[in-house]
Amino acid sequence: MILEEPKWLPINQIIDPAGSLRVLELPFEAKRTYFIQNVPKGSQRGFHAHRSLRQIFFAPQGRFEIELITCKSKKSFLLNSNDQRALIVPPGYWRVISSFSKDATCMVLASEHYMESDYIRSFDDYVSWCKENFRNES
Ligand code: T46
Repeated sequence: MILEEPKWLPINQIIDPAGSLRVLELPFEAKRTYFIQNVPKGSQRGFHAHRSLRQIFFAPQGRFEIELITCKSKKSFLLNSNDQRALIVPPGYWRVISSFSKDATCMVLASEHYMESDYIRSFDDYVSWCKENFRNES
């Protein structure tokens, strides 16, 4: 298997005198949505990878950062409600979500219903799994 690259997805904004409307055209069917709020200053979340779950992250309010880690690389993405974009996170990335602003909402659209067996929650297990499964990461 090849580890797919994360990608930005534009959020279209339609502004008129009665307010603004923001639209995301989803590239896959979302079966679940969840959002994270009220993260205490300095707290971090995540510290896991998903074996098959595909996600879209965006910040309807405030800002936060996502670090996507593989067995070979690390990339950081800043999600800010002022930027008209969301991040598509393919399966297979270890992630750490941090730098939440006080008012941040981290919104997630997910391709599957909740399934704990899809999570890899030990980094050592993740590194072995990543090397075994992704040709471009071994
Ligand atoms: C992710 C980041 C951004 C459920 O029961 N149902 C659910 O749909 C979810 C998402 C979680 N849970 C339970 C599992 C744990 O007992 O809620 C508890 C906290 O979940 P977790 O420790 O996974 O929280 P985060 O913020 O580290 O991760 C969550 C998502 O799990 C994950 O998919 O990418 O948000």
